Amino acid sequence: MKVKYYTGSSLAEAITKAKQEHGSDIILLDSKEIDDTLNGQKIVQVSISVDEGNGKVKAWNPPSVKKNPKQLKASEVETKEDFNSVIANILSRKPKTLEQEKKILDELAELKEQINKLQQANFNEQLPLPQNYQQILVGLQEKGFPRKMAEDLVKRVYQLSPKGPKASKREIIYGLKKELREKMRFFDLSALKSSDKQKVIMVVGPTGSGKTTMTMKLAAHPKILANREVAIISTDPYGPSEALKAFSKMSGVTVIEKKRNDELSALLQKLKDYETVIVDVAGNSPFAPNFVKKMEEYQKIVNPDEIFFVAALNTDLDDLFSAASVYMLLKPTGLLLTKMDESMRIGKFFTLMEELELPVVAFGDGKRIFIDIALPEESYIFEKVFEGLA
Ligand SMILES: Nc1nc2c(ncn2[C@@H]2O[C@H](COP(=O)(O)OP(=O)(O)O)[C@@H](O)[C@H]2O)c(=O)[nH]1
Ligand SMILES: [Mg+2]
Repeated sequence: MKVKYYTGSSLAEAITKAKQEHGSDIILLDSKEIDDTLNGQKIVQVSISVDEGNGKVKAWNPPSVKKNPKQLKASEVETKEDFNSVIANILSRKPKTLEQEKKILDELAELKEQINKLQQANFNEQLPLPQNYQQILVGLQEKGFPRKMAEDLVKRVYQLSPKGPKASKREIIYGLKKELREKMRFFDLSALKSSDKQKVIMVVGPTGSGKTTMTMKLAAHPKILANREVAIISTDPYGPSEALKAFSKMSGVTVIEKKRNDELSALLQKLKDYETVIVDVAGNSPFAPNFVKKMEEYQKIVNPDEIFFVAALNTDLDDLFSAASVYMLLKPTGLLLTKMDESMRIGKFFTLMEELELPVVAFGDGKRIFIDIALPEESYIFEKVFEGLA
């Protein structure tokens, strides 16, 4: 028997170091807080008894939470037993003072609980989820979350939830919100308003995705552009739509039609006193020959401060990504998501967030220009995701 000392920033870390060197058969003799003279911080020192008689050291690795944890090996499962025996050992040796004994036992109990939790999390990879988690998992998939994403989210919440298997649906949703928050990106709308310099915005996207509608919605929203002097250049080959003309009359926003490509730069010059100019670029198949070249020519003339890509959420995701891959060549700076009201599968939004990596500028939630628009805020998405799930 030999006594050895190990230190760490916590009791768990010190014991982990000891176990890594001497295997799982160590016996904890004492633990105390000491001052780390180098860093001026408190650290934990443990003394352990090691039996080096047979010279064999059992390999030991600390349990860890991984994305795809491997199956538990028998040696790892043993950890639970080890701590029972450590506690039994201390009790049988009757430490000198009751306080010391109590402190060690408390620390060990806490450590044991932590390790059990981690082991439990690993076991749950194989076991069915508790009912509340299972129901939320099914609900998320029904709302359009891809199976893998929904499973990863729910399992992670399970692993981190303080109540573990006993968490209520509301508590699970609370955990899910934390996870989903990390996945969302929102555009800073103040970037559209500040500065004395004119802001030119180019709106691009597939035909019928809602570009013209969204252009009007942005111009009309009091928290976006309603307080700015806005002009819209319509590049539709059939001229500005009736809706756009009516909007111009109603709102006072200037709408100008671009008939030929070579007049675009003269038009921009004419509008140079407007605070914001939105160029509503007519839809075109992104797969048509020369599409990117044409768009790049536009981009060169317009020299936009922002390029917003418009995508309708009711589109099939594969089609959307094929089109988006072409538009991404223009390096858009924001995403306008439309037809949120026409999709029951709001989970697609999170796939889009992952794949496009663009901040959302606004959501289109219906046909009405002055009403059916939502600001880029998490509450809007959370309401749609969790409606009916709690
Ligand atoms: N339900 C719904 N319809 C929308 C939304 N945005 C646009 N639309 C409709 O989709 C159609 C095409 O919109 P438009 O703005 O002309 O698309 P563009 O070709 O990209 O300019 C029109 O009938 C719009 O009223 C939306 O958020 N929800
Ligand atoms: Mg249009």
